[in-house]
Amino acid sequence: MSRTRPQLDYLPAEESFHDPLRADAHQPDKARCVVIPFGLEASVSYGSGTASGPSAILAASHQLELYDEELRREAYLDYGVAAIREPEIARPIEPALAQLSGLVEQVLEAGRFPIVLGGEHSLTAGAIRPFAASYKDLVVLQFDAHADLRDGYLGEKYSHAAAMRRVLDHSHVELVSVGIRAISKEEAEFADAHTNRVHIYWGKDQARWDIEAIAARLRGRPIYVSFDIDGLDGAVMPATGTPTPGGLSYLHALAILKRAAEVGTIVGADLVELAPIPNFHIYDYTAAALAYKIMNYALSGTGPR
Ligand SMILES: [Mn+2]
Repeated sequence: MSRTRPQLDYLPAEESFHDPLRADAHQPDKARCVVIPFGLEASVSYGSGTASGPSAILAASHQLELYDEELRREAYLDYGVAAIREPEIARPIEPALAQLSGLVEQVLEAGRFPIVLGGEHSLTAGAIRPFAASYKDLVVLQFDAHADLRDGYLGEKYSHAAAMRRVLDHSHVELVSVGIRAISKEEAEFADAHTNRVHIYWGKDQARWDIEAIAARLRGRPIYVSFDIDGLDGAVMPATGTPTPGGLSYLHALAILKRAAEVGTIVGADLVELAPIPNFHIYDYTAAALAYKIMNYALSGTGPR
């Protein structure tokens, strides 16, 4: 028996993702990509400000070129993009995660591609639920400075510092983490004890990463991308709660995302932890550009190889 759901509450073109004048701007119900703004901010432990991440990314997205010079076309025309209005986020965190899970599920059930804009990383625990339920061979591709494998932090089971531990609560889900360079003893021991499910590509080794070794873990599988913006180097992306040196360049991250989309199927994504710095809109723009590239690789990609 199917449940009756309310219609998705779409943003009008002038507040949505991308140029309000793009060709599909007034057909949100036909778009395959659905942006879900969700500025959850419940457990940040250092800097704050991620609540305004989604609105900053949406605003910056209006400055993006529609033409993707790498794919050599206005890639959005291949799939269409819509954004829903950010809901009033429930409190405390567990109802908020259930709320997000319901929105993601609604998009996924319609055969569409959800991309969640955060908000803090703890939201992944909610966003992942419909994917974990739908895909028995799901792999999560995490970009992050932090392992996020703590079993709770500061008394909060659903802390951002526990985001991937909560993902791994789904016992069939595998994790590929890239860019990790801040990890506790407890997390390192957990990772060492679960090498069958947790595959870490350390930030310190990035000059020697074999992208085909990463791709081999993703090949033929549904991939959920969880992109913590602090996976990028702190110099590239200081607009986040815990900017950390030794991270990825923007282009290195894109190369991995592109290869992931070629060998597997990116089925959904989140982009989290942007904490905008007033007047430094390059960081908002970087996040918006990254969101568009994720969409393009996932939905307008170059196909399996
Ligand atoms: Mn994180």
